[in-house]
Amino acid sequence: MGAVELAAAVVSPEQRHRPGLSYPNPLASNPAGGPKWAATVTMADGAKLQVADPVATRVMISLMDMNAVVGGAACHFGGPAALAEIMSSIHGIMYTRPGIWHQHFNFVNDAGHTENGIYALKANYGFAGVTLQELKGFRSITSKLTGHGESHLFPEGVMVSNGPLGSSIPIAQGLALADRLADRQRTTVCVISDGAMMEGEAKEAICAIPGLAGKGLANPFVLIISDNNTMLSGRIDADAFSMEPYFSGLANQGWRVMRCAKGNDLQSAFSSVEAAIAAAESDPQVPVVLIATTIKGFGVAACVKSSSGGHGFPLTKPEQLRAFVLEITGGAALAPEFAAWLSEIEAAGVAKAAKDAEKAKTPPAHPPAKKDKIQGGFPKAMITAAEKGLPVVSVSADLQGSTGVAPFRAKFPQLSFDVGIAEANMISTAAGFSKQGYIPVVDTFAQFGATKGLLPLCMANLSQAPVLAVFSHAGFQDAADGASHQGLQYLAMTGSIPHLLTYCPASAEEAEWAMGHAIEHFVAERKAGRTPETVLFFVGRENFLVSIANGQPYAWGKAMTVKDTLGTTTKRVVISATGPMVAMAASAAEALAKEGIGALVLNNATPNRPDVAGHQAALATCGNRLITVEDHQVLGGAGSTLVTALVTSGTVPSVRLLGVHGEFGQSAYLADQLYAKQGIDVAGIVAAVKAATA
Ligand SMILES: Cc1ncc(C[n+]2csc(CCOP(=O)(O)OP(=O)(O)O)c2C)c(N)n1
Ligand SMILES: [Mg+2]
Repeated sequence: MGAVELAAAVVSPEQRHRPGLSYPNPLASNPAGGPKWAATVTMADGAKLQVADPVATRVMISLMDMNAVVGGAACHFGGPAALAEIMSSIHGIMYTRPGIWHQHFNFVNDAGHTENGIYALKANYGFAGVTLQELKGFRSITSKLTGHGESHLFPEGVMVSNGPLGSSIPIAQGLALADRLADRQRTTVCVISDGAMMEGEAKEAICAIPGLAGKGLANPFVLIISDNNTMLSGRIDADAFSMEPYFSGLANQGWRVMRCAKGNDLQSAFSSVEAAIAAAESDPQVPVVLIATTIKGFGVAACVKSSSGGHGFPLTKPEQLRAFVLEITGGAALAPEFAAWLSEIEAAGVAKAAKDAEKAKTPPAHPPAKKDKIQGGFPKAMITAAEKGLPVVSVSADLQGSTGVAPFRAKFPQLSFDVGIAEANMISTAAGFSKQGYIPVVDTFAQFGATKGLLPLCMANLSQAPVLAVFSHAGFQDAADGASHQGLQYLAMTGSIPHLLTYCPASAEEAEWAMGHAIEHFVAERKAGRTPETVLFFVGRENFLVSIANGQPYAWGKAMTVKDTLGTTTKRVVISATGPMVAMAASAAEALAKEGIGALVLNNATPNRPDVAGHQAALATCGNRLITVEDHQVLGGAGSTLVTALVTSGTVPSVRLLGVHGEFGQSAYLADQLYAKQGIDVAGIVAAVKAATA
């Protein structure tokens, strides 16, 4: 049937606007006073204004990062350091407008990894009740100051959640359109960094905002880009390609382009931000983009020099901190509150070192099992294959250092491509390579691969152009980065795509074996004239046992029994575990054995195609009692897929599914803390088994 075309109704001027539903705005109102640690700028009208001192911001970032690093979390420094002057300027302007700031402004930070700089600003103003004491808990499980900004935990301070680069600017676009429809006088200010501008979502908004604004459909819009030519892996132009042609072309796309050559000079930054807001407000039909040249890692020479601009906080030990913060202040004495905080961190460091030294005097009775980053196995298998002459190529999106494939890229630069921070583009590019006879391996975090990569994965398979993927930091394994980074639904999202296998290895050894097998199988299928399958490897990031196999051979598609404590027990259970939960389940089985409960622990490594026969055989010896455990939503996860497969094969187990029950995650220093909270740690598994066997 053809589409029915209806003429648009003629809208009378009084019908042009319509307010949205009214609901309480959770955002905190203006801070009571100015910033405690202040610097003075001159406004366009010549008046002086006290804004947050960007040096104090950098000092606070360093101190709060150190607290988090000591707790076990990774943190960011270079990005927020680059944005300190810009953020001080924006907040100074927003808080100075007469009335309540959020009636005049929507503030959206797309650069979620720089949110700690905004937490520092909030503490400086005492905004939304944030104190220095709260900064000390940054990224911990008890804090609302999560790794990236999270509206679900900190609604009074964060309007739009962030973290996935390029995902917040389109929401900012919606805010500006809604304000126009409601006929409100409000300006939207959105901050983004240059690497994030490579994302498809950002590009879509970049194209639509001036187009819609030009038709009178948007309120004033100011986009501020932190242009430092640096992303996570290194310099943007060297590692991927220059963004300058794209930035210069923004004028042709309908943006009023303004530049700030000295984004880390407070007065320059302030005047530029002030002028950008004034320009947008004077002509809402033309959105303004302020391209501010910033220096990533500004304030610390070693960070500025390093290829990533000090992306991650570079210090690991409290004793390194004093020199770092004194470099930031240019040698000037710290404010008493910061000096006290620094001394507190140093004293805790000394106390911990003494405790560790004492502990080292009595070596443990059993040396701890060897652990390693699980990702290490993938590049080994890729290198082995490439050395054999197989056409393996690596297509990355700036996370190769974190996902573990970097060693392959260092060894075979000619076989390695970086499409920029653009996961959808990465997977589709790989599909192109696949179609031309290559064996492409893509890599990113599980959350971004499964979300941004979903349609590209469908289209790759539909084009008979399969890819191999290393999707790391899966589930709560990306603990400190928080909810936006914690892919807790990746199996549900990807597992039903035809001709695609999801594979969750439980050790570095298994990762190497499985990637090697996947490559060899890919080759064999092409040789046989068949289309290989896409294989998505989902792995964690924290340390894993080097091996869980105890010498058993691996077999593709078979659920290995990694622990058998049945002995002569009468109370028995099968624990089917996935990924990082396998080692956890094995420990639980040991604990249960001491209480006379036997278990078979199965490594359910292929969740969307579970080993039904293997599970049936195990269940037959365990009274059909099944516990499944996964670092994933229960809905559509490994457990529910397994149970469906068992039931449709005639086995109806009595089952408990352990996993996440329909909630987002949150930051914590370590995944173990989140496992405990969700009841999927060793204690949680033990409790579930006891309840099942009671
Ligand atoms: C969608 C998405 N992909 C990847 C990441 C991981 N990541 C965090 S920061 C970063 C580099 C960001 O570079 P840029 O946007 O230029 O920020 P800057 O280096 O200027 O702080 C990457 C790749 C992410 N947060 N979101
Ligand atoms: Mg950058």
